[in-house]
Amino acid sequence: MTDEHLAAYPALAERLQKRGINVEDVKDKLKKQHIETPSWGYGNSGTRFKVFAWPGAARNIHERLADAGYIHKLTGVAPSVAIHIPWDKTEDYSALRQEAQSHGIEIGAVNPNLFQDEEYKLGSVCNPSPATQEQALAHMIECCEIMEKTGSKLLSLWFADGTNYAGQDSVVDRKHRMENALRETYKHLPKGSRMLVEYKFFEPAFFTTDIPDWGTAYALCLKLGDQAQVLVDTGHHAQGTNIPMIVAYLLDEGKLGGFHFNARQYADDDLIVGTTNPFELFNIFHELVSAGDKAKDVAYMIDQSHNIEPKLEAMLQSVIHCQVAYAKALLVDRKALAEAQRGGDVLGAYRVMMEAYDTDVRPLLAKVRQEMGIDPDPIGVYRKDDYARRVAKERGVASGALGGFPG
Ligand code: PSV
Ligand code: MN
Repeated sequence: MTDEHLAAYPALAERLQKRGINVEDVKDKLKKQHIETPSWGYGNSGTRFKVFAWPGAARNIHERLADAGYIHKLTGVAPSVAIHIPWDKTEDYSALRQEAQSHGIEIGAVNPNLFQDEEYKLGSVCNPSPATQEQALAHMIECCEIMEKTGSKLLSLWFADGTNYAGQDSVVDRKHRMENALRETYKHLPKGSRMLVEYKFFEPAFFTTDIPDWGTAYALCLKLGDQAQVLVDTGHHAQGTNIPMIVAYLLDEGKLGGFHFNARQYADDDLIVGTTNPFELFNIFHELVSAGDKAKDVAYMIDQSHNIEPKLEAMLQSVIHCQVAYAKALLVDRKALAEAQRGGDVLGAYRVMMEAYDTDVRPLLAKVRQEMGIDPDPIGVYRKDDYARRVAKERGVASGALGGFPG
């Protein structure tokens, strides 16, 4: 398969060049792509019904770092790993940073866990109890300190806060508690770092959610300042929501901080990104490419919960799908698109998009990998390699999941 793709590259390059695409420029951009993988995606996770243990699934932060390093080695574009505290809690965070570096990666976003302590039953920072609000704030500040020690530039915040019944709590008081906690945390952000505020329309709260949508997250970030931006998790929207449109708007306002990529069919399903939603992913990347410099600091992270699929292969597939979507977006003939748009040529514009989307970019990606000095076929290498077999033997089948919340 690899040879077949590499052999197809010259013809594809010629065709693209004829279309006016600068293929060298496209390859350069693909080589610089950066997809962050989540430490929690390497451990056992699942649904609230059952967690199926995977032989070799990482059992601790050290094994998660090793796995993330392995995915980077195979793809060349996953040079950082997001951590979740306390799931990845350790005594010495400077040592953790060095350990990550020994695997060829850096520590990426730091995610405080504000949903698993007993005290958080009625919420974390929005909890009616001042003591619990304090506890949650102290944890967010602790995570800012962890950022200093690990060299992380991103504090990634998601709150499970909300209510289940009418009258359970004052929506406005909760809003004020959220604003206060974010304002206090903002003061502790390390220099040159950012706070990313994630939204989700429901779950685990079902009546109200304190940050349910991008508009609420955006309003909060506007009040906070330049270091606060919105995080778009592709699984956190109601059916039919046009996520690329949200992306375009936030980018133009300078308020898109990053992504949690995954795919969904019904709710926050956390499936492999680009499986159910390849066209959506392409359109998201199209908006990012269109935004040019305004997208330069966007953080691309994967946030998935692998339930029935092998963890490492799932992560590999996810990274590859992000590469495919980006490659296709880079092939959009922007001049032709602008002309069609100006002329009101609805279907002409659509066809420009489809021309790029329908291009088989596998030969291009195989060539990019070859030029990066890695194998053009990461999945093929993974399947032949003994890494997965070795860790399955060494680590065995661990019981229990990370936390218990299904991603
Ligand atoms: C919540 O569903 C979420 O998307 C947040 O990003 C969490 O940090 C992550 O999943 C892991 O539970
Ligand atoms: Mn997320």
